[in-house]
Parts: sequence; structure tokens; C-alpha cells
Amino acid sequence: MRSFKEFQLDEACELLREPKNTLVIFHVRPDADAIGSAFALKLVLEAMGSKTLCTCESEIPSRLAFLTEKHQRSARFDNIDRSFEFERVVTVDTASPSQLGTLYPYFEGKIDLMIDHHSNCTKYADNYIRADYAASGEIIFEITTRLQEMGALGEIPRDAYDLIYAALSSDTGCFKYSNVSSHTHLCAAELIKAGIDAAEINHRLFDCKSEKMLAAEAVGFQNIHFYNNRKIAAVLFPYELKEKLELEDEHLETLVDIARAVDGVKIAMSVRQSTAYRSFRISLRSSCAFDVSVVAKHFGGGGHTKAAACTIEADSIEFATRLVVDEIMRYWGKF
Ligand SMILES: [Mn+2]
Repeated sequence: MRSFKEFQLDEACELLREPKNTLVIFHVRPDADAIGSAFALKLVLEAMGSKTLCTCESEIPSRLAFLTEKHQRSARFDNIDRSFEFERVVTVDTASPSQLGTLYPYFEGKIDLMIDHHSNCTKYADNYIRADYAASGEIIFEITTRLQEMGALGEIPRDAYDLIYAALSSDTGCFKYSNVSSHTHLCAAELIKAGIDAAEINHRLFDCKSEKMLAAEAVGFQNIHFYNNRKIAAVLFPYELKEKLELEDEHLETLVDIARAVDGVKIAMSVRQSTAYRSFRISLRSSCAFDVSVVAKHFGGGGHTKAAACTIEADSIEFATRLVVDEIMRYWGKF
């Protein structure tokens, strides 16, 4: 793979300030950092005269639609305006080509700037990466502020502040994970100073769960398995359960949090089977020094030290779980 240019902040801003039709792409199974960062960037680019569309392989999960519904009817690539002739492509929060899903073959070699904060990302374009930031939203805030200092951007669109705050809050678990730095709080402070309703955004992100999500959690709680003296916990959610309860993938996203909440658990995981096919989505969380991204990477996935994910093909959900637990045990005590 050819080597890509590592931009400094000002170079990234110079690239972005030029008015051009822009496509902002974010990762598959998007979270509020991906969505908030992409849509904040869209509003900022539009304020500088660039027509901009945001897109992703999949649709915005319905629980996060409140972030985007005012700004774009749909972000799903199949639904965006095909007559839109983009002159610039930017990805945000997307750590590897595989995170672009089915869009990658289409955009390979056409991406002008990759904006990301994942320390172990696979670079696939010229990039501006801040692995010291908790969220891509922190980078978008920095870029936005710099563009304003450069005189390229007038007033920052009010909605961009809400979106950036949602991005920060989401990737930090409401400012409580170990990735939070004073810089994260300083960004949040500026956003609060600008008048955002932080309580409302946090309520929508963390306190509201659909009945289907709660139903998944209730059943998930009955399906926790423990390993290594209960230091590892896994919630198994097979397809039969998903079908029986008429759940969508987005209802299963918080299952890993149940395992994580159990006292004494150091590594939590959820193992979700979204179709009848023998493919299992694994989410991993660490509450200790153990770097779960190493395990995710072993299975072709990625993420951060404390939160990572991958997909495994296996003959059964139990076997998929066993493969991951064995891989965790291979590194146990090494961090
Ligand atoms: Mn992120």
C-alpha cells in the first residue's frame, strides 16, 4: 500500500476551506461520534460554501436519528442523491478500509482526507489523526475553531455545536471513560459556553432506551457466561432470540454494558448473531489495563484500548465465544 501524507492541523484546514462539493463518509454501524462528527463537519463546510452530503453504508440507527433528521433525510449510500457530483471525499472516525464496509471498493483511491482518532488505525488516505483525543468530535471542534481563526469560517452553525457535543459525550460514555482528558473537558466547556443543552443531549444518548432495547438487556442478563474466575463476562445473543423478540441489530448495542456492569468483571463482551448465518459480532470492553483492541485486531476488527469490536465466523455462538475467550487468555497478565 502506498504511504499517505500525515497532515498537520493547518494543512487539513487548508484542504477543507476550499469550496467544493464534498462527501463525508463515516463508519458502518455508526455511533454518535461518527454521526455527530460527520454532520458537524457537513454544517461547517456548508457554512463555507461547500455543498456537502454525509453518507455511510447503513442507515442512521433510529435512536440517533434526532441528531441528523433536520439536516439530511437519509445517510444510507443507496438513498443519497445520485446526481450529486462530489469533488472531495473526507472520512471521519473510520479506522480502516473495512470500516467503510461495502463503500470501500467504490471509494478506494478517491479519499482526500481521513480524519480519525483510533491509535491503531490502518491508514488508507492522506490523514489527520489525533490518537490522543477521546473522540473524532474533538478533532472536528479543533478544525472548526482553527478555520474560524484563519478567517475561513464566520459564525459556527449552532447545530454543529450540538453534534460535536454528542460526539464527545458518546465516545467517552458521558465523560466517564479513561480516554477523557482535560482537552475533552475544555472542548465540552466551550460548547456549553456556546449555549448547547448538554443535559438534553446526554438524556437522549444515555437515559432513553426503547422498550426493545430494554427487552434485549433483560434477556441478555439471563445469558451471561463467566470465565477466568468471573473476571471475563460474555453476553450471548443468538439469532433465535433476536427473531423471537423481533429485535433489530441496533437493539443489541448495549448488551455489552450489562456484562461490564457486573462487579469484579475486568473484560466484558457481547456476542451477537444478527442473521441465521454463522457470523458473530463481538463487542469488547476493558475495565483494566488489558488492551482489547489487540484481541479485536487478531480477528480482523479494531477499536480502542478499552472498547473494540470484530466479527467472527464460527460453527456456533458458544464456539465463537470460546475463540475470543482463548485469545483474551493468551494475553492475560501481559498488559
Ligand atoms: Mn470515535
